[in-house]
Amino acid sequence: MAFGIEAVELRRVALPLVAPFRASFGTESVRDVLLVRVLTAEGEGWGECVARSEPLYSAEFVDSAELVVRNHLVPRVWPAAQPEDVASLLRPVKGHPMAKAAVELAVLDAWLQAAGVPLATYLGGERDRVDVGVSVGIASSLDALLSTVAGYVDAGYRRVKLKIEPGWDVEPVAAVRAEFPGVALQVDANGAYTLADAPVLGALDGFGLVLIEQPFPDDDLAAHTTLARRMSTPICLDESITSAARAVEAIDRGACSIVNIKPGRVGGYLEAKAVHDACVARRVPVWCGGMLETGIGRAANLALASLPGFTLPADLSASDRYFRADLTRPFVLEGSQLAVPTGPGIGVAPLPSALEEYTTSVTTVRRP
Ligand code: OSB
Ligand code: MG
Repeated sequence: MAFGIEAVELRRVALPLVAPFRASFGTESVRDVLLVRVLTAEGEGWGECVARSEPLYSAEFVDSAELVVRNHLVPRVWPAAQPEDVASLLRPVKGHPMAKAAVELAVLDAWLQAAGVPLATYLGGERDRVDVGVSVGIASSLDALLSTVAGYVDAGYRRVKLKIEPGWDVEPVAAVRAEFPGVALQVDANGAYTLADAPVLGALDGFGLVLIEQPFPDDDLAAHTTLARRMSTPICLDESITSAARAVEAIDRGACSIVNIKPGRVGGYLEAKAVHDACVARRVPVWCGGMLETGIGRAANLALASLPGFTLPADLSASDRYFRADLTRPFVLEGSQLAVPTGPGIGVAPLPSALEEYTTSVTTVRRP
């Protein structure tokens, strides 16, 4: 198929969250999102960059991502004739996986739409619905937490992830476990602990958690290995897993027995599939993480989560858990699942009215 990129649009949108999302790395009230739109003679494609407003989850942030996409990635992507070309064209640029993933996704969407193939089919997805859960931020009180969780359980979610940090861990977990004995419960520390906290983390073993996610800083695989030997709850890594090679290293070292896959963190959907394949080959369960995406990123993540190795519920919730109005048609919970989009490419596009309402800036770069 002849495929040529003619222009790339960088668009910033600011979407208010329905409620502030607090984690050990800070609080977010508005998703300031960078969208990448690829224009070709055949049509267009969209990608979402998951970088946040501040560099608190990882080194990237939305302003840095926009600059890197415009000045360093777009000038290298023009020769791409197919999606598989993008990662190798962008490889000379060190780091910036979230910026790269957004560009790759826009190319994937444009190319797959032209080819008439859904992203899920292209990646090797095997299911049309995905089990999903909800990620619950650090609350102002135990009562506030319990009523938030009750709302999600009433909505249909059967897997709840609690954000934890030192001082907000055993108590909230015990309270939610007591009130919702049937819910699948897991926790995410975003690297907020050190090995000195092992006794507190060990106390979480008593609650039948599905997993504990990223207790220690991302570069400390050794600490995770030590903890994994002392705890019966499986250790899952998020921030530490930056590529398929790193996933293999973490698994081989016994640093984790479950892997959270986020395409933005590993530089794109093709590398995310490679992480999935490496984990499946090692019989390590994976699940799809989330970064409070709009409908653009969520659609693509649902396609990824339809692959057979994604055996644990995803951090992909319905649109109304995040936004009063999503950028796309809303994703609605069906039982405790979301449907995988069936249209070609990512299967969704931003609604013109939403773009009009939430766009804060647009820059277009034409092929020289
Ligand atoms: O660590 O999984 C994380 C959101 C922003 C940054 C990091 C994380 C998260 C979440 C939200 O937990 C999951 C979601 O998008 O629903
Ligand atoms: Mg996480």
